Amino acid sequence: MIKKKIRDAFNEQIMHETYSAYLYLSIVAYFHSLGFDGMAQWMRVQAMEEMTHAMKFFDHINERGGTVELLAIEKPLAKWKTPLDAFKAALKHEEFITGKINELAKLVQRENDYASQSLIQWFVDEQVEEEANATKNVQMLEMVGKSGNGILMVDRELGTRTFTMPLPVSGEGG
Ligand code: OFO
Repeated sequence: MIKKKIRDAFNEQIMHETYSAYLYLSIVAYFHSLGFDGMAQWMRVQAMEEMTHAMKFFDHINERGGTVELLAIEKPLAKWKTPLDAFKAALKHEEFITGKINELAKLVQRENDYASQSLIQWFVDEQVEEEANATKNVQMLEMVGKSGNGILMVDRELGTRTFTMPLPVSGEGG
């Protein structure tokens, strides 16, 4: 049975991960409004991944006899000055999420919750990739600067990203 303190913290993390999806969807809408469908595709995949992150916490709480309680989600920004600014906002948000995951890592260690430690270790590793990807996007756009051709190349490159649905959690068919 999951401890209440950990369940509450994980319920809060479901909200943070869902907010990530919400923020990234807002960036998708912004990119589409500028005609950058490739950048929008990259962010759309990112938003879908964020929902799978939220579901990892959701499933973990359920599997350990806890009850999920969904919290309110803040309205994200709808506009940025440039695509570079939007990618910078995404990077800043990932750094915030890494901080949250680190707090959870401390909590589950303090509480000797070994099952949750295994879950959180997955997120510790995932955040390394999340920040690396977000940084790469910022660097690519900084590199091309105001070059129209460069921006179109980045747009084409980012448009190749695809989403792979993770396998269902154990005990749920498949
Ligand atoms: Fe869930 O990793 Fe990004 O936010």
